Amino acid sequence: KSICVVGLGYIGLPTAVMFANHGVKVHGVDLNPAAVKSIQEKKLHIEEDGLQERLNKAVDEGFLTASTTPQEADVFIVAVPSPINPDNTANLEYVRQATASIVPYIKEGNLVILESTVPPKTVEHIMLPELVKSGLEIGTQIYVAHSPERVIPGRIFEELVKNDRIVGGINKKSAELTKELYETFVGGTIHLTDATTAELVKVMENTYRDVNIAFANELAKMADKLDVNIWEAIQFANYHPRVNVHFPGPGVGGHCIAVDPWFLVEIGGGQAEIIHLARNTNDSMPSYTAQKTQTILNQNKIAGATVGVLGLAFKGNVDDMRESPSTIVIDELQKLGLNVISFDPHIKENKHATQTQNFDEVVAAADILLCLTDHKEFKALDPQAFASRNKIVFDTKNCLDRTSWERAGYQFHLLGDAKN
Ligand code: SAJ
Repeated sequence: KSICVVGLGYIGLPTAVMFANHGVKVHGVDLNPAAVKSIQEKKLHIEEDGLQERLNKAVDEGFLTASTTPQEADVFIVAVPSPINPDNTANLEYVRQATASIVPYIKEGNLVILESTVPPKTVEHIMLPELVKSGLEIGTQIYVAHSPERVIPGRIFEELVKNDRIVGGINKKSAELTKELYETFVGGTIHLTDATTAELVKVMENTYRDVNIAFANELAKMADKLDVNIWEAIQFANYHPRVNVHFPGPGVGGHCIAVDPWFLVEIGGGQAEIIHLARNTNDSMPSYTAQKTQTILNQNKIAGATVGVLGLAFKGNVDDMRESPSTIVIDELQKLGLNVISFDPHIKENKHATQTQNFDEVVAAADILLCLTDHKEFKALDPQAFASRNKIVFDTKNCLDRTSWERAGYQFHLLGDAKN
């Protein structure tokens, strides 16, 4: 079997590498020549545990090639972005264009799989009208399925193997062929359904998480009024066998959880009320965080302050800044007239105007340290080893070791904890 993977990003590249490591001939395609070049040269443009070794093996053994144009194959896998437009409607242009780009290379008997997360009905309404242009009959001469990725950045290779997969075919044969293919490396169960159900399931999963996080954020805002530590309360609630409350934070980032619920809002219109409200609640957290920071500074009578932001990535232990709440928190802090200096050990090049690669520089400049990302490096910080001016720290992720910071003389603030 040979596979052509269109889109060599956070999902496409690990998937391509995984098949190649299992002896499948893979050709990867990306519109971005720089991404293609970096793969050919085995230099990674993304950070992911285990990716570098696997990429080296795939390229060295000759199982993975890459270019900016597709080529003939038995299977085509589309793994391109499906972002939202500024008005929160789905942008399916990449999916449409990627599908159109493979049409000249499709032959009878081929299988086309969409991995990107998309609004329900995208396979039917966006992909099939493009694939029909091949002149082949859909469902008998070419097969089409949606097999949404479900892996979590940071643990992609573990989850690619371990997780169950939902495969939705436009007919039974399409689903079965897709299952056979993924059995190459998937150890979890592969469940078969139709394409629209698979599309909905994937979007539902991320929406479940977004709504649950919004619930936690709402509770965190109430903690002040109740004089409780919401992290402790959530931990206790989760000892119940049927309760799994998620955790508050400075906002919800990444290219999935903060995006996918909008697909349902668009489809549901006025009926997607909880989903819509949850999105707004989570989007309110960066400005809530900035205002809390300002309040702490006011309480300490510090004017014209500099905030030292720890963490620019959208979540712990990844190098991805897409849709990161940190960038919005920084904007909000600046709107309040505060100066900002930021540091992220996972983002090696300065990608933000406030960023420095030097932690000591942040400590020296900051009137308050504001932790926005739960990186392992921040958890391991020894506050005895440095001393910031005023010794004030605000942790929005329950990430820092409170006891050691307090022992080092810090005034410790935690989001959702009125017992500060
Ligand atoms: N977050 C919270 N509180 C929590 C959990 C997360 O504020 O309790 C925040 C994180 O800090 C981050 C954002 O939510 O800013 C999203 O992080 P995440 O770890 O929940 O999710 P992603 O975006 O890295 O990956 C999700 C996963 N989906 C689910 O867990 C249902 C992953 O399995 C999907 O494959 C991925 O989206 C995707 O590509 O759709």
